[in-house]
Amino acid sequence: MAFMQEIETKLQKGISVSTNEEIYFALLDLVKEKAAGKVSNEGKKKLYYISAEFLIGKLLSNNLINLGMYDEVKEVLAKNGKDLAEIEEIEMEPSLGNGGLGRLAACFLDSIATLGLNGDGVGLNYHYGLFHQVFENRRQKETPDPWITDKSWLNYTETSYPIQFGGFTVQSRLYDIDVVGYNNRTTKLHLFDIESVDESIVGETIDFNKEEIEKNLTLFLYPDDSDDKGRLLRVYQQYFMVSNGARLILDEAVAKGSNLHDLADYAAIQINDTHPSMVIPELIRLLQERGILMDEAIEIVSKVCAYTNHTILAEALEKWPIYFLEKAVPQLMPIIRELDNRIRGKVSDESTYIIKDGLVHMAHMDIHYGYSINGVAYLHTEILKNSELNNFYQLYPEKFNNKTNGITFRRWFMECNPELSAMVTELIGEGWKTDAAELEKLGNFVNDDKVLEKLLTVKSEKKTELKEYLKHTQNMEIDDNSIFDIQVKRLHEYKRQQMNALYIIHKYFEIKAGKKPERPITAFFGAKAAPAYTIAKDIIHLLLCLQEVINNDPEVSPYLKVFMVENYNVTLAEKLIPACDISEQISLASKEASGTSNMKFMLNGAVTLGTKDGANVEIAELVGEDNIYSFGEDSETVIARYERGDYCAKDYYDEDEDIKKAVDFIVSDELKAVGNAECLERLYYELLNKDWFMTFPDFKEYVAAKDRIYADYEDRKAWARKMLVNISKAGFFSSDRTIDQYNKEIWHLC
Ligand code: 26V
Repeated sequence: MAFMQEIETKLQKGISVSTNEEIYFALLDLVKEKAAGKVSNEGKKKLYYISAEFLIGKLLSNNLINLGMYDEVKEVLAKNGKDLAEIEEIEMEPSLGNGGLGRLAACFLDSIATLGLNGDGVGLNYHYGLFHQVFENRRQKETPDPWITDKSWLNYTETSYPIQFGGFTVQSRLYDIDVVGYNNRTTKLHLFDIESVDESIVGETIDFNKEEIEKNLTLFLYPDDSDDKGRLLRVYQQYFMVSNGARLILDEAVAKGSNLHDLADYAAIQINDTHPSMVIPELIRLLQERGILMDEAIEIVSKVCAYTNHTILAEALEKWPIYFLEKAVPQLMPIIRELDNRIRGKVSDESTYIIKDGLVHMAHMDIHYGYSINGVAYLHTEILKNSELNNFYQLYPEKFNNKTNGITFRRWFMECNPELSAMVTELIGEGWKTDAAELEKLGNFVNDDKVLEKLLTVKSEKKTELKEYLKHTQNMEIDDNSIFDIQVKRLHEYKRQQMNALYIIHKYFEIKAGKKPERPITAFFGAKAAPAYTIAKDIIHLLLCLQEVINNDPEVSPYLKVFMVENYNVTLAEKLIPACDISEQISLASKEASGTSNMKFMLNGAVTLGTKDGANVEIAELVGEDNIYSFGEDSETVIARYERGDYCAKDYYDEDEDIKKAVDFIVSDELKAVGNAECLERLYYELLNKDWFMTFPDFKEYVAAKDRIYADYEDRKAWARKMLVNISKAGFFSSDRTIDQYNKEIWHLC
């Protein structure tokens, strides 16, 4: 066996007498060599996906699958008494992203490599990534999360640039990670770092001196931006990322024969949300440095840059104070002023100007000077066109387009659910692995009892696996015969984890009153809250208090339990998603641009309980109303209510006894006995007096939909049919489809 020899040569001893750690590092070496030996993407024109986040997750299993070595490696290790899953635990997960936006970028790289497209990722090499979440006294505490070990997936390169800021210069260093496509070529994730980074300024917490830019620039992803110093550091990070990226792009184009006037034949830049928007003025600046006049430089850049919008939340649309940019990157301000002046000269709608009230509106710059603007799900793009960015849509209707998000089936099906993947392959052959639309063929089995039974068996095995994993890693006692009802995503009021919490309280009262569910329910949560987002942290506190009270109540816990997993990340997602029965996608309609976990859940045979928001709308259309549980007001109703500004949470509280009882429980003696009164009271007052993301109007329908879904779960055959329909319709959500559309409609690589 070739692999056996190769690995034992690296280990210089037998597998069976090596430790898991030794085997992990030998595998890392071997996989890196194999990846380096693959044909790398090529072509005249290259796509640069610039993003402040790439939430790549652990890479060993993923790379083994894509290299076609996974089964062999697993088998050889097992024969030698070693378990690949245990070896994988040695690998540190790089948390180089917050959530959906970063994970999407990682899925996109996998698809770019798999489709053999000439495209690379460009980002930052954060040494600690996002924080590690720990629960202390039922509250979130943030600690640093180092992931870079002596040997890692990073490859040192010779590329290095001096990057100038106002008053000082830093020297950059490029590290590359090879991204292996499924049975295909490789592409690269370029992560820029500073040579002068100093990890010693980081202690036990995520607090550090935010002013020593030369030392701290690449230490953390999105440092706490509740103060100006943190926000300013973000500007330094963004400029560092795009200046390096722009130089790399120009160097590569010139090396391939570009005279820079023809840059658009050599490069397409996808700007992932507004974090990389400064690439526009920076490229113009660098082109001018190389002798191209302003008019032409602007024209060139406008043919190269395309922008993706990932949110309509006003607070998430970046606007930087001019004095930040004057301080950090003074060389850009004259260019940004010029870009703004040109718009002022030809557009009368002042709301579209780039500079307003001392703020630079990054998205406005992208829209005026990019050639494509896309949303990430059908509904999201419609909302951008018709309301949020309507003034821009009037100016440039031809620039707007939709690219519904997708996920890589390699990680989110083949890797995390080999049992279900094998079952699918047995039924319909291998074709779905490269053409996800072939999953439709599963539709032929909706009346095949044996198939439906097998589906339930596989789900049940994944639930047992999760139960054991969480027992072992988080000491949780889970009943794997219960319904697994899961909501995992960043904590944000618009995602409405608080509505799920209120339902749990409602159920708790029902059980206390003697109305017991037919089958026990386990409600899972996983979520990190931004360190400065107080109410989000209060919601986490509420969930942990409910976990404590409910799970220890002998009257209730046989029927209902709550588990909030600690430090939700890609690794945990890979365990939770295959085990899920009910996928909670309950954002306030119009607020979730797309969502991508909704796609991962359906692919793994969970049934969605969701609002008509983001990609849920497309899921509903594909699976049909019998196979999804939709509830709640639609986006038009919600948008109209925001426009009227007449939402009054207190009215709902006064008029609906169930809402009142559930909300009052937040400040009850039972909860205060295990929780922090200040946090619970703050949340209570927020819900009653503000509730900006409208928790209450959908509550009644949410309760009805939950009760219906739990009841329907009992018809096991009908449920299995719903699972099968969901899997069979998931093909549309392959990121291979999404990337193919980006290429055909935006990048035009070949
Ligand atoms: C950013 C921020 C930053 C400041 C405070 C509040 C806040 C709230 C939301 C965000 C979101 C940033 C953009 C983002 O992550 N969007 C997500 O992108 C996913 C991939 O397209 C998509 O599936 C999610 O629906 C969308 O929320």
